[in-house]
Amino acid sequence: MYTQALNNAPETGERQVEDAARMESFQARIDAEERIEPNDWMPAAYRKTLTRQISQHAHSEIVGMLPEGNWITRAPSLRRKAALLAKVQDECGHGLYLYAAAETLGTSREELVDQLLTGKAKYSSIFNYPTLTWADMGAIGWLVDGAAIMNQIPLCRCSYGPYSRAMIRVCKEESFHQRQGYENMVTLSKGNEAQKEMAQDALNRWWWPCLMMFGPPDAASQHSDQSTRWKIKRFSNDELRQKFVDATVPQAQYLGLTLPDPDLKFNEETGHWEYGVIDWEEFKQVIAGNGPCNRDRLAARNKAHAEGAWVREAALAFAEKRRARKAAA
Ligand code: FAQ
Repeated sequence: MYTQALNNAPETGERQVEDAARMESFQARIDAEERIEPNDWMPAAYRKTLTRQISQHAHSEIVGMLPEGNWITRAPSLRRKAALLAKVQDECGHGLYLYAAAETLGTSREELVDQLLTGKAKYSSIFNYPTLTWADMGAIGWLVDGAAIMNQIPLCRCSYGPYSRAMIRVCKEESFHQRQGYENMVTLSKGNEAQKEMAQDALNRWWWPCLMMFGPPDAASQHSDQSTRWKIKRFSNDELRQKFVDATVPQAQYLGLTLPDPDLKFNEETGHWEYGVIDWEEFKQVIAGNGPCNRDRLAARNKAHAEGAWVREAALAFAEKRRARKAAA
């Protein structure tokens, strides 16, 4: 054992020097705004945190279909139904691009999906809230997609190539989603008293959970510092949250709706809207699996996965047959 330790010592030392040099040139590439591609060398922790973030993002898009999917059959007109259907299908597409981007880091889609289905993986807290009325379709498009865009536009410049490229298309589609949601809110808030009340009630329920979408406050964000150094994140959680509030308050004013925050006030000096205290205990509970719909969401995804088994089997059988035919030719 002593001999082995002696033999390994110089090797380990050399490896450490080599790794430090690689780390340095990796950081230099990041600092020079180069994109990192799947076959490039990267630190294990960079691979790990990106796999974590991209797969959580993919799961969010997939689980995110459920709250709105709930209303497709109850849309009030053919036009609204077509728009909602297209939006929900887009979210599915986003999930698929994102799983593909995560797979380039070396974890298979089966493994990633399994982490979601077994409850090991996180997905955005926002999708654990129920959609109680049609106005929720407006509020989700306006606020949830609005928050998603605010967070995702900077990700188009993320240092990891496959993620940044996926985000470009995702953001274009999210913009359509946000517009259709806002237009829905305009219609309701300019409608009759009952419609206006429905719009206000949806805003009341979605506002605070939307602010939580940006993640914990900067002081409590465990990944932010490193992700910022690696240019995965370009803005902190609190910076993006503030940008979202500043952009959204005038939109609520245009609708004639009231944001459910008595502490909301414009600070003339900073030029920003100050908002009240976020209930971080609620956030913690939701991401720990105790939100209003966590169990329903996971049950729905597990059911869909089980019901899709025949599709996976058929696709595998087809691929196998094609491989055999090619081998025989
Ligand atoms: N929910 O250290 P940080 C959409 C977790 S897509 C649940 O600050 P980070 C489209 C975080 O993962 C919405 N968990 O983490 C759509 C970490 O846990 P971990 C999804 C959250 O990564 C619209 C821990 O807390 N978007 O809406 C949340 O630096 C309509 C510590 O947090 C993305 O995923 C949360 N809200 O920053 C679809 C965007 N926040 O992993 C359908 C990409 C934080 O250590 C319908 N992701 N956590 O166990 C990101 O930008 C970042 O990952 C953040 C979090 C900003 C979400």
